[in-house]
Amino acid sequence: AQTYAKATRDHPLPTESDGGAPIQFSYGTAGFRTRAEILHSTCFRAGALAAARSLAHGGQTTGIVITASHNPARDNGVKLVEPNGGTMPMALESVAEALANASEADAEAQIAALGEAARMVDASAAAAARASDRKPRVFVARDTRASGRALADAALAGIRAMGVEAVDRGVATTPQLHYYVLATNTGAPDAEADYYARLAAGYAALTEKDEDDMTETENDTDNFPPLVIDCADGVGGDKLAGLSEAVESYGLRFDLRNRGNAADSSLNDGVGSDLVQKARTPPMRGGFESLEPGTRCVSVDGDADRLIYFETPRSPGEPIALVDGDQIAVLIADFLGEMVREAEPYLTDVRVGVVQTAYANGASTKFLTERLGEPPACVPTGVKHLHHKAEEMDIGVYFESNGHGTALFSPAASKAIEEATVEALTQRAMPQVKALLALTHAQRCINPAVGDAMSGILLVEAILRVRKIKGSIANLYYTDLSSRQTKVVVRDRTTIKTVDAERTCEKPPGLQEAIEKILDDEGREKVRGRAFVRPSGTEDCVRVYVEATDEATVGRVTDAIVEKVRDLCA
Ligand code: G16
Repeated sequence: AQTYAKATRDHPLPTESDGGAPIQFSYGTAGFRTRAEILHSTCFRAGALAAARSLAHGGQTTGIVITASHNPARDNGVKLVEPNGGTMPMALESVAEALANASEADAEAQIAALGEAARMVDASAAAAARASDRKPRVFVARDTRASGRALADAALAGIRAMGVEAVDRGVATTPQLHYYVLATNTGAPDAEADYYARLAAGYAALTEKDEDDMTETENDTDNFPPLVIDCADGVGGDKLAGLSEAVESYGLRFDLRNRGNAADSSLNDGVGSDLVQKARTPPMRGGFESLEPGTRCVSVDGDADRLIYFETPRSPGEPIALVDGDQIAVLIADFLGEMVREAEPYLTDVRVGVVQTAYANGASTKFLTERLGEPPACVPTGVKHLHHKAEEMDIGVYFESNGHGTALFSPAASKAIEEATVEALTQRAMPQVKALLALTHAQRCINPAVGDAMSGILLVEAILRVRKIKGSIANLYYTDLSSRQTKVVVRDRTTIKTVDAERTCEKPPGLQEAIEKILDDEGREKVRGRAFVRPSGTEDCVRVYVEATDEATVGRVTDAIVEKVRDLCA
């Protein structure tokens, strides 16, 4: 306790330059995130918190990533990783906030919060923790932000102040660090090269041609042009180059742009998936305007945990064709669903489900409802919500529209696939064996810990090759309704409270009624109008989402709601 008390005093809370009220840190959608210069104490304490989580799990390794993902370069933040590679339990968020906000002189309050974090484990994890006699350890990684080195050092100091081993894993994408943590705890190799090798092997196996394919369409799928990738001038630039080397020999080539190494590079600024998805424009740098019309491209975000596809305009003045997270989810769910069906009767009782958020385009929800026979699950924004929901499914495909997502296979589903493969092989039921092997290989191609742009790209590219889809993949299954997402800056965004997976606004009074009236006045049913507002958990703004059959209606509804938000949250 004395060592910790001394060390925390060396990492004091920031003071506002105007000498005003102390800054309050809140645990947002994806952890702590704000201006980098005020984050030193938070990173120190988050390091200590990750150390406490390692202690809670009997010394299994935990992790911390210093990143502000899609935010501008001046921001930074903290994402915490549990021993299973997942995000910090939501029940700990208030403890993390109490820890982050306690005064540096009040080491007792901090130690109390850390004690609580070191005790909180669910029943199954508690059993594993008791069985583990490992030396507690925390992995620390950071993205490419200039502030990252110093903040990672603060986190490393926080871990060591807890008497726990701190391992600096250097610069990595968020999903890489999640993977390293999961791998080391499950006895799998956890070097960067192992991560690439695993994903590449999954891709290679999934796309390997059998003899029929060779004679039918000789080399057809080898002729895919290089995939053009916008790396957002972030950590993906370097890391996708590493992946590229691992997959090149299997015929998958990348043309990497905005790698963060040019004189005019600027993280997430005019580039990256957040811009492309929200503004429906190609990245402003990287020469996207001179690509052939209809070229298939990918854009990732600053820490490479999101991916969205887009196709360059077919003719001048036209917008890009966007393939957002909703469309990617449908592509993946449809492929996995087909493999499950083709594996019958050897594989039974395995169902593919989908998890979305309120941002999911209504056309995707309608399509999935018809396809699955029930509406997809809808949860609040944040990977932590989607991931947990998907864990309840046999095979759970989750994606946010902004490109965060993956497919999760439950342990029972993985086992059923393995057993069915043995059975089908014994019976020499080759069509079923082929489908079952596709399900096995897909699992290898997927980062099992968390949504990952790099593994997402491999999975999508593999599916396109298996299905021999070379042309446009935009609106393959349904046509998106027009939609728009707008940011509104208000005095205090926390005055807005939402319920029903953020689809209804409970506070401030009158806002939801106003939204309903605006939609009714447009003839909601006829224009398939839908709208909601919610406070961002990563930026200081309120987000307004509107969709309808046409752009003009979306524009009018957006303007009217933005005005109401400004009025009622002033
Ligand atoms: C983070 C979360 C995502 C979320 C996004 C926007 O993304 O991980 O789940 O969709 O923020 O959240 P909000 O609308 O609350 O600002 P990232 O890529 O920035 O880590």
